[in-house]
Amino acid sequence: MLSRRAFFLSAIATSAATTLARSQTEPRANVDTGGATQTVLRLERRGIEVNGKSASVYRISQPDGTAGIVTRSGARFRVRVENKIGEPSLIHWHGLTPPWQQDGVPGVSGPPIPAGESADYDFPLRFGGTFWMHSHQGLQEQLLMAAPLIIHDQRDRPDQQQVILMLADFSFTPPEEIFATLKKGSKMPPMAGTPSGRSAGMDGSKDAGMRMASAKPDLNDVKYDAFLANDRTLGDPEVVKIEPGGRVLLRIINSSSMSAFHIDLGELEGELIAVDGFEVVPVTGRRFPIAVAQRLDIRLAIPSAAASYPVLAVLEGENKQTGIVLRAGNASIVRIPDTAAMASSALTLDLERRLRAAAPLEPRKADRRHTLNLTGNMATYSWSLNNVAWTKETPPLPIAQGERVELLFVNQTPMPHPMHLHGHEFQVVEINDQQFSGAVRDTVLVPPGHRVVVAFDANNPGLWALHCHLLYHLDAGMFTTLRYV
Ligand SMILES: [Cu+2]
Repeated sequence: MLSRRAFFLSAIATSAATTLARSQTEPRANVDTGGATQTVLRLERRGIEVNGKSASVYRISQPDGTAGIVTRSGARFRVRVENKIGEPSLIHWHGLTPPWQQDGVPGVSGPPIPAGESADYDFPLRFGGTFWMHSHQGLQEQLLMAAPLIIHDQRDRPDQQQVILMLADFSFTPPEEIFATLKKGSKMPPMAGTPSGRSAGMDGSKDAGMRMASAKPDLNDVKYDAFLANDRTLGDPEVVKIEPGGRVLLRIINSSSMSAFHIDLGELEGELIAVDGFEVVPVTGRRFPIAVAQRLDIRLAIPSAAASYPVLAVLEGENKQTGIVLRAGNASIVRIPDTAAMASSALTLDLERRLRAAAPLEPRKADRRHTLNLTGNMATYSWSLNNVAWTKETPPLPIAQGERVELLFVNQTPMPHPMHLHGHEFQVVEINDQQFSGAVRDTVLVPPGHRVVVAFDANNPGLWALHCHLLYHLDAGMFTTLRYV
């Protein structure tokens, strides 16, 4: 039997699909490599200012400074990642379906890119939408090693202005120190009676019998210094010029390590047209929940008078907020406080239950179902799946090519967990035993005490990560893999 490492190496060596190749050639932007253009992405350190204090964080950007990538469906994803941060790193293309060796998970897809080296990626883009990229190495994501990955397709309207809103949580405390503090158990439990979460377990009357329906959810383990929207706070927000009477497509990406939000459109009513890049039957509203790693595409019709419209994100369970300002015409910009008038509730699945995929999976009986109990202990900050904190020795869950697979997530902890499957899009098909044809997406929130089933087609063989997207839960072991060849 091959060791895990030998398995990776032999798989990489024998795979015809992979073009992951190390190189140390001179960096150039948009290198033409035989007809298709290669985009260079550099991983670098950069300084930013948060609340008047400077901080050293990371970035993923092209040599001209563009963060991430904007491309189109049907094109190839031809990218060279150059690691200039002086330590190993590896970037995951969140929501895409590359060959597994190009998925960017250290120790699963392959080794990290050593300091000073680079890696090449080349695979077709099967679909368009709002995606993102982030480091899957250590705790680098907490230091903003993330960027947008936008794939245009036929859904884009020429008369609509696209505005990216990327959310992040920020701390001046180094991530390793945050993690050590969490493991020491020094987080304060939520205060009784605070708004931090009366609602998560009471998410609709059908849940009344759920095990933890009346328990308060445990939210926001980490006390952050700031919440960022496109790297800025509301003290100095990004102001985006838009056309009075025009149309805007907001592409919202929650790249936070640990924080979920309610998007608050204020006076504007928005039309949610896609989640995690995949089209849904449109839902109109002014407030939309977004869990860690999820994306929302929201269409706005801007009134014809000059006015400015804040687009805010309010932290779940609290009143801290961040956001950007859309400015139509020469409207004045008013200062927006970084606390909302009212605290936001915990995220629920109320919207998730209403979402319907515009293009659902073909109806089919599942060939296999894996149950994943979301397990852990807040006091010791240990997090696991089926009571196993993942190590390289943990056997992958078996599936077989061509199968329709269902994953049942049962949250046995008092914390919500956004669960993400790599390399496949899935459909939400059941919440608390109620079946429906829900959204197609790549990250689903499982609130405390809830049972959520997602279905996917095993059409991209390899070894794939499946994990909670809360960074410190993932690092603590709330992670596993699926394997088929
Ligand atoms: Cu989690």
